[in-house]
Amino acid sequence: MKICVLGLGYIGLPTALLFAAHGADVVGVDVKQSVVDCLNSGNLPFGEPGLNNLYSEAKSRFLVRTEPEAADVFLIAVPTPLDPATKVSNLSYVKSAADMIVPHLRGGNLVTLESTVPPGTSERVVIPRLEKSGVAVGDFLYAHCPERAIPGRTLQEMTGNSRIIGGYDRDSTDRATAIYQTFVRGQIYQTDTRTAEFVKLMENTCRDVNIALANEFAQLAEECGINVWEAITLANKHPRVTVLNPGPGVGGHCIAVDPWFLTENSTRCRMISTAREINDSMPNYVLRVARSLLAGVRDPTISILGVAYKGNVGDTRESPAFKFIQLAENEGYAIRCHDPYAAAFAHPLMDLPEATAGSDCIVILTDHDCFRKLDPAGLQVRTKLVIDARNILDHEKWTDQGFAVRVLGDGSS
Ligand code: SAJ
Repeated sequence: MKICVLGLGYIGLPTALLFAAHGADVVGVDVKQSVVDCLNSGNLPFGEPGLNNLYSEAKSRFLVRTEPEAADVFLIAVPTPLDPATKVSNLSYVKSAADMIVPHLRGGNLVTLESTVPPGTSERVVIPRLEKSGVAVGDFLYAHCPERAIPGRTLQEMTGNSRIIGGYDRDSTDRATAIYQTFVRGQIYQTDTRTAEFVKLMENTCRDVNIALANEFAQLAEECGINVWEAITLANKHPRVTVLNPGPGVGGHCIAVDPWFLTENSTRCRMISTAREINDSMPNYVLRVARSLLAGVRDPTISILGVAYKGNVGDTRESPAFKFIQLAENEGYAIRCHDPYAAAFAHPLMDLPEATAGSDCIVILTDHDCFRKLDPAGLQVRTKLVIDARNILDHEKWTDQGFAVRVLGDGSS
């Protein structure tokens, strides 16, 4: 079986390699020459646990190109960004991937879409474009197979998680199921394309709304003089309650984006967009805490520890750090950033001693494990203030070293 995977990013590349490692001949396609060159020279364009080994294992069955070619299966895993001005999905990459498949599409081929899209996109946008090949859907098979893997555990989750497969018709669903079963050990649940599109968006929206609730609890607890972390631990002792963790905001390419895909055509949804607004306002809230702590400090410098959108990954897409830095710089704070995982960022990254030298306030924005054990002794700061926006530090250790510690939602403001 030959599979052509369009889009070699965080989802497409691991998926292509898993198929190759399980016996398929895979042609990976990316329009970025730099990605193709990187892979052809034996390197990976991004890091992910286990991916190097998988690449070595799969290499002999994996070719990389900038153009697709004839295959039995075409898999689309290209980005679907959000237009920041309109909060509407940008489907241009999906459209252009479908157009690239058209000259190669034959009867009996299967096309699967893994990219996250608004409900109805397969029927309204993707299938009609594919039919420009002269082959009608039904003669080619089509399924939406949304991914569920979490960065940092991508390979484990791609193989172990259950999956939803929504086919255009019975044959499409069964064929896609059989193909994914070559490496997916989790249960596969079958449905139609539109439901599969909706389910994927519901999953990420559910998480976003629950994080917004935790963030609102943190702010309410603050007003009541209550430590939200203790309150959450106690509330979660209830057998049917799971409050998530408050934090400096929601980042990443999925949870911060997908809820807008669900609501973009609706005039009646309020809870989902309110949750988005709450999560997007968390950098403002962290800055408010910093502002109150730094009142009276001349020419204050803030040291940010962690610019990745979440712990133990280097991915900075949609990271709350962007907004926090922009707001803080607009208020005249000097900013220094340190992140041992992120390779590049819009703001210069420094090592820990340099990022904290002369600092007036350390702000923990990302829950990297290496920050948990951080020893404040020896940090050459000017003012001993730390804001732990993830509640991960050993607070006793920091207070013993003379630091005033503020934890987001600790009720001390
Ligand atoms: N976050 C909090 N509090 C929490 C949990 C997360 O503030 O209690 C923040 C994180 O720090 C991060 C953001 O939310 O900034 C999102 O992180 P995440 O770990 O919740 O999710 P992602 O974006 O890395 O991956 C999600 C996953 N979806 C769900 O858990 C429903 C993953 O399974 C999806 O495959 C992925 O989106 C995707 O690609 O859609």
